[in-house]
Amino acid sequence: MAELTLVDDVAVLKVKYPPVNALGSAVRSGIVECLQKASVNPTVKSVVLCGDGRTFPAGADISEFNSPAKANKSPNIIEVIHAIEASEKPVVAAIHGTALGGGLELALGCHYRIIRKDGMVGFPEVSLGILPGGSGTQRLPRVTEVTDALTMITSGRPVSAKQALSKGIVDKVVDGDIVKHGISFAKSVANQPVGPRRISDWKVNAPQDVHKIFDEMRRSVIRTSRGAIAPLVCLQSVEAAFICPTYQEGLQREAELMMTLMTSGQARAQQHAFFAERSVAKWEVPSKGVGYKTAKPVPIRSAAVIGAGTMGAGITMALISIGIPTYLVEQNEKFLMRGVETIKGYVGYNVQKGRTTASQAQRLQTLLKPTLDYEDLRGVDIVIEAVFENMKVKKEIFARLDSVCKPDAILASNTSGLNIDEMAAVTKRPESVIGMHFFAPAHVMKLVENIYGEKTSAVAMATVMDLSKKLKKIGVLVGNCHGFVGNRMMARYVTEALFLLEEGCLPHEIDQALRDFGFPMGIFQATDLSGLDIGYKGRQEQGLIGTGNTASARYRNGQRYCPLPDTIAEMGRLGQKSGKGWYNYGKPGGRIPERDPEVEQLIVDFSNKHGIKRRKIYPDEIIERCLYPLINEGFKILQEGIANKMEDIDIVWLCGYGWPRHTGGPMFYAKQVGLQRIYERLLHYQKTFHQSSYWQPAGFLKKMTLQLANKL
Ligand code: T1G
Repeated sequence: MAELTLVDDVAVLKVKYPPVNALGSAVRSGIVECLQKASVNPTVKSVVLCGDGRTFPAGADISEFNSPAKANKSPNIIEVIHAIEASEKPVVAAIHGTALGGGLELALGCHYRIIRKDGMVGFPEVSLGILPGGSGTQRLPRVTEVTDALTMITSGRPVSAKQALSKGIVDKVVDGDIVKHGISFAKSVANQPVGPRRISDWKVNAPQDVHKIFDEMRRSVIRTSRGAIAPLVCLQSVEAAFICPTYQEGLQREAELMMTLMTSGQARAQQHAFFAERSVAKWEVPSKGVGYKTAKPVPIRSAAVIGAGTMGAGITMALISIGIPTYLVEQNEKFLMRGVETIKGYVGYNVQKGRTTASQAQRLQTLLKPTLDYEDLRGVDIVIEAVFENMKVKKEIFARLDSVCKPDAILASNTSGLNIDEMAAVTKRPESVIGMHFFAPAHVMKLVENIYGEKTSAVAMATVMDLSKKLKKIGVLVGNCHGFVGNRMMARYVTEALFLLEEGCLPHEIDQALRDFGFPMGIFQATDLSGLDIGYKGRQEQGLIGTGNTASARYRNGQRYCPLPDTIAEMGRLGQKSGKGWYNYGKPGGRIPERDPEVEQLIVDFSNKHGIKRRKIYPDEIIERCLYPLINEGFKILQEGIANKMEDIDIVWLCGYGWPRHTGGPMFYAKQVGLQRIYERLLHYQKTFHQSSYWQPAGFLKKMTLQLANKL
């Protein structure tokens, strides 16, 4: 797990634990053993600590967190770091790849740090619900400014080699072979005294107004963390470095705070999210006997996107950003140019933000190929259709693509819920038809819900999953059903939120409860953002609108129905874009929601007109009513095999719908609440609201609940 070699008078201590050299117990003891050998070897004048393969250690071994015996086995990370720091021979950390968490702490235990210019350093622990508990919160504020230390530790965002140098975290940035550079640096400091290089002996950088800085940062962290506790505890731990008189006392405080976090449900949830995010790449479709291990993707060298609206422009931007020449197709010059302008706007914004250079921007323009002619698509490897949600139009497009594109081209649809098999049926290549559901804005949002149809081939599945990864997104492969995983579950959530309005809530009360739960915005804010016309058109297509404002308006096909969003949309209140929706935004395109007395009166009048006695509804009920039917639908989705595992559903919600990461996603949250409890509450609401069939608990949930009950 760690190996020591001698190059002249330099001992090279290389950590060897693929893939990321995580600091598991065997690695930790390996480092200490090698260090001891180096310290007693009279030839050795200095030591280089580095990582084999792709990176310097990327942190503690997260898979050990569930087995404290392994995680705490001596030497623990702090003991390793202190052993390095105590060495009388200078130790140089030679960093390449990503020195994260415990990896960076290890580097800060060394007497010097050099980094390859493409390397990164950071403390991502906060995103795992914990803090840098290997002395990171005490060491970083000793090498860098308090605001930098606070920002890095509370946000978890890594910094580049260049930034690390300017912040004083590393001593030198190098280009080329990191071990060679490490050796020559180690030789240059071989005879320097190590005492002054021991960071734990340094004073923290405390500016005069340090308390003010902490107060401001505390307010900002509370505002942005939306119920996650780790960011605030991270701040408290950094603060300890300024409050405690010695490094040792600060370290003690760090350990106490780490213990609080480590045993919290939030940490478990965030660590579940970490592994779930990686597990979705290991896709499998058991019913077809295919999976990531056997199916090979085909390379995508060129692409086309049909439709230059918001989604089409975003998808095109994502494709050209990874160097894929992409035709953007529209039916007329005006729409096409609008799409091109949107993409130019995205590129310009990135240039302005310094994320893209002028020459990169120019290259992006050459990769973008606007056209009105389908004939141009003859040679492309994939086409992604991104027109509005209308099956008739989509079928026409698929038939046309089938006749134009080369036989092995993949034909994908960016539908958010329509039947993939229906589209496949109009082509002679149903095996190459697949769904790729992007989320707006498509060049930014991480999730792609990839949907296989009945006849979709394993190659097509592997190819879109591979393409999602290349687009730096998280692809989740799911089966075909109305709304797929995300929007099918979402439908329950929206519907129940509307019934809460009828029964006594106002939009801001529901939204507040959802924000307090951790969503970035409530459901009514979110609907205003995406536009009320979208849902309206969908309901119109399903024949749900137009029964008139009568008592029967509250039922459709024997199910309870709330026509309030139809009324609101028919008033021209389409959300942010029209300046008014469930809230008032002052002007079209406004972004700050204000309560609107007109809407609130309309809701109250509606309840009165239909004889619904309005009552006070507390946040607990709002959360249960909005989220439990959604979770129940998740269990149905598992039962039907639409999703292969709970993690797939959790990632769809974490990465596509703003579900708060510190609760792990809807399925993990359900487990934390207790499946028995969810089951009982579903039964309770089913009795009360028998005209909404979705309260019927999923058979799968019932089975799991019974199994658990029998075990007890
Ligand atoms: N522990 C265990 N396994 C890890 C791991 C880790 N730290 N990091 C990655 N893996 C596994 C991962 O599950 C995957 O496995 C494989 O490695 C490749 O990862 C005391 C408390 C380093 C930027 O949070 O951010 O230090 O799926 O697919 O895209 O304060 O992995 O192949 O079976 O993500 O090239 C802090 C987490 C820990 C870093 C590489 N460190 N890792 O990304 O590959 S807490 C982190 C990453 C800590 C101290 C504490 C990324 C990466 P499999 P990958 P990648």
